[in-house]
Amino acid sequence: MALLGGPQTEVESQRLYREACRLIPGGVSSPVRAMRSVGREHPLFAAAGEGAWLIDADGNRYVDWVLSWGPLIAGHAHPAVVAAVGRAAARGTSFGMPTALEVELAAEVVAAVPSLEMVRFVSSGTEATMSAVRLARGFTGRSKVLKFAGGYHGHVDALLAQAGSGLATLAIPATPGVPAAVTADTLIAEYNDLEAARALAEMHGDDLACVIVEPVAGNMGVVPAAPGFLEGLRTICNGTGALLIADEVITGFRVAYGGAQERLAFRPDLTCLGKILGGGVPAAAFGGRADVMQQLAPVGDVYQAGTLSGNPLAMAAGLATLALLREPGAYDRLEATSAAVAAGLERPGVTVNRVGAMLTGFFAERPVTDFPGAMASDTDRYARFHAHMLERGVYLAPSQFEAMMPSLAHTAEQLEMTAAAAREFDG
Ligand code: HOZ
Repeated sequence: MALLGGPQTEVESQRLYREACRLIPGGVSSPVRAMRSVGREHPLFAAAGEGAWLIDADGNRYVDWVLSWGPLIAGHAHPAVVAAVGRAAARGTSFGMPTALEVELAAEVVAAVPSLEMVRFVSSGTEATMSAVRLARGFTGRSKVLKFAGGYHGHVDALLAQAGSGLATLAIPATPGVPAAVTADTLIAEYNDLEAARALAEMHGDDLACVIVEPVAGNMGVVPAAPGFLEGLRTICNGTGALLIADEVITGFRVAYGGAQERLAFRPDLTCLGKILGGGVPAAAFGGRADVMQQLAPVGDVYQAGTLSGNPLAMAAGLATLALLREPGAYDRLEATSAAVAAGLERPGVTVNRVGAMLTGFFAERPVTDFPGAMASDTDRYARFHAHMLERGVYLAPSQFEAMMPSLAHTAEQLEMTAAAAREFDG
């Protein structure tokens, strides 16, 4: 029986954590989940979800603004998604062969995302970015990759330097285990600093394979691209012959059905998708210009593969989720929910950055436009805010450097509960 409100008891979560720590490093399968950066001694353990409610292993109930870090734009256990997965599972959970479902999802994705002519499915965002960079290198015959500080493109060796998300949360600027030779070809500029990007491109232009960018940064907290930034990157790529890769793993289907490239009207050569694409079941994809995509094996010689790629359960969940997003008014509802939750967070000393259905309230006095700006946030204050909200039954990302994920499932009651809890914070 679920309790209303915040953590009344955490006995089972503590027991599970002790057991998990014996078996799994840090007790978690992904570092930010440990919730250490918000000062907790153990993470919550999820037991179930209903719409935008999360129920933990102790039966506590929270308004969930994380929603599995983005995939669940329809909320937990949406009946249409559950039914689609169930139907697919009853026919077989994996074939290691092409299926009709993946052709159907490919058609939907190519129709939705403006720059996509072809797409290939993989199982995680990390695989998507890793494969897109390999393809860009293979297509151009060049080595160097330009990324932006605070950008996080999964845990791809060459892209981990000065990365956001868990590395920013845990203050790990460059992780051991990545040989210097692997990052020697990674160039880094500040996000929104077009001049720095241009200077690096001029210096390394002949060997620049690609520029990879989150068109709305979501892994240093939400930081919108400044006007002209994405267009400027397009111009740099046109001038050097490098490919522009949009990492739309978070923004895809979130800030608009066609992603940030639809909302912000820019045209990448390759796009990485994930999260919403799989509707909460592991799926991701990369796609783009047909002449580039046709370099992939078995047509071309750039190799990429995966046993569970295009998995039927994930394809079914993705198709069901995209159908919900195509219902009339879906993006208006997302926009209204997001604007309302953003308004509820605003207060002196908090800078709220929002683009469509992704936002972050930074405990920062100044506008946050890049990684140093995000890192200047008062993370101790964020930790106190997180604990305060949790106590009142509102679950926020356990890091200042992540995004809140409004969904179609959040209700007026949950918005009011969130705003009321935020108003009471005096830390
Ligand atoms: N890298 C994810 C957030 N941007 C966190 C993934 C997870 O812990 O599930």
